Amino acid sequence: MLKPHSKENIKKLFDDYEYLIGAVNSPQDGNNGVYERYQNPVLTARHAPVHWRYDLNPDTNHLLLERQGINAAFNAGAIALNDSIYLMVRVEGVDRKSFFAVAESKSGVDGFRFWDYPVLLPETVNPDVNVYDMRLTQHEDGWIYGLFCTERRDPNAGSGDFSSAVAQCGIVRTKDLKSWERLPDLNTPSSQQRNCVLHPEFVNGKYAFYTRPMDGFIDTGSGGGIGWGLCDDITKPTIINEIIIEDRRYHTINEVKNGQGPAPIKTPEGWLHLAHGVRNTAAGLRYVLYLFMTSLDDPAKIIYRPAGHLIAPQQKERVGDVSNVVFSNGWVQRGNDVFIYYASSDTRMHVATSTVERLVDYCKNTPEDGLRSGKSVEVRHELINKNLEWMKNNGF
Ligand code: M1P
Repeated sequence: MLKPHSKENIKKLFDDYEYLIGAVNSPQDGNNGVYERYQNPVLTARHAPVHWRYDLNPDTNHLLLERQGINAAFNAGAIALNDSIYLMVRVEGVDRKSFFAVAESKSGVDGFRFWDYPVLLPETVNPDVNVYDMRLTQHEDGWIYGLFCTERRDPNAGSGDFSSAVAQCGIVRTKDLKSWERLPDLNTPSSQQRNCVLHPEFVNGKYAFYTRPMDGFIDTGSGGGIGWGLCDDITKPTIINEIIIEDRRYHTINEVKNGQGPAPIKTPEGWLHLAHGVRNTAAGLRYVLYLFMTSLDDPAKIIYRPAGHLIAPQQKERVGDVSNVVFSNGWVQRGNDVFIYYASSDTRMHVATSTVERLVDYCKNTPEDGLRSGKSVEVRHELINKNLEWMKNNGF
């Protein structure tokens, strides 16, 4: 029997870790043509490096106990730089605090390895209590911006109320993902904000933001929807006019809430957007991902709105700390390929791969939501009629 702290036991920790990182990831069978899901998650809590979790010195940890555990690795921003794909991961310690850490891979579907240190995020004078869900935007002004949710206790909460919180949009910028400059939090007409994203180009010479105004910390209340606003100076970020460009609608996938995912991808036919939509069920909230497109002339104007979800939680993805959730705040375009990074059930990260061509085709040719069952059956009848005709003429 090995002693708890021995070279062999430490070597086993590192060997197990390398085995996990080295696992090859392949597409699952039975994909739908729109995208490919993969067999393994790309990141989990177990991908957190050994030296983040253990004290390896026998003088201070002779039992080789894990000292600072990691609970989850999820909701990652994403960016492609040089030959690598970088994920800005929301890592959650067992103490329930989230922080950001960069993980890097060449292939984008496997081999993601965290850098040695998580990000030391500069704080404002009113320090963040929790930070999460960073969206990375390579802006045409030359900076890479990270917009994230900064959460603090509600200053108006009663003395026994330890759950009321205020969510706002924090902003940092960098040129290398290593040194970060903190800018003031985004100032908007809404008392709460989550899921804010910077558009990659200037619009009418201004910085353009997607927002998600809310009345409360969890409930969007009477508001919600994906908002839009412009600001002159990102070092004093204020949106005066916030409009809703993608509203919630009754009996759809986003009737309770929605939010912009990552920054949109520019295609010859419009801006391609990934978003999450939330509906209520007897089993609680269900989060799915959906696509829409906006005009190149006006990124706030929707031109294609396919009905329903693109990705919904499946099989093991359905279970985790917050079950029945898929959420995405990162995707990457590499040539014509698109890597969609999504988290399942607030626990782990996955990838789905597609192409710009397939996603644009999906947006243009998937019927819009008719908002009632009768309309849904009508469009399905049209498809069936066309297909039966085609099958008859082609010997099927
Ligand atoms: O738990 C599901 C998600 O809930 C929030 O998203 P939204 O603000 O749209 O409800 C976020 O806290 C997100 O991190 C989380 O994954």
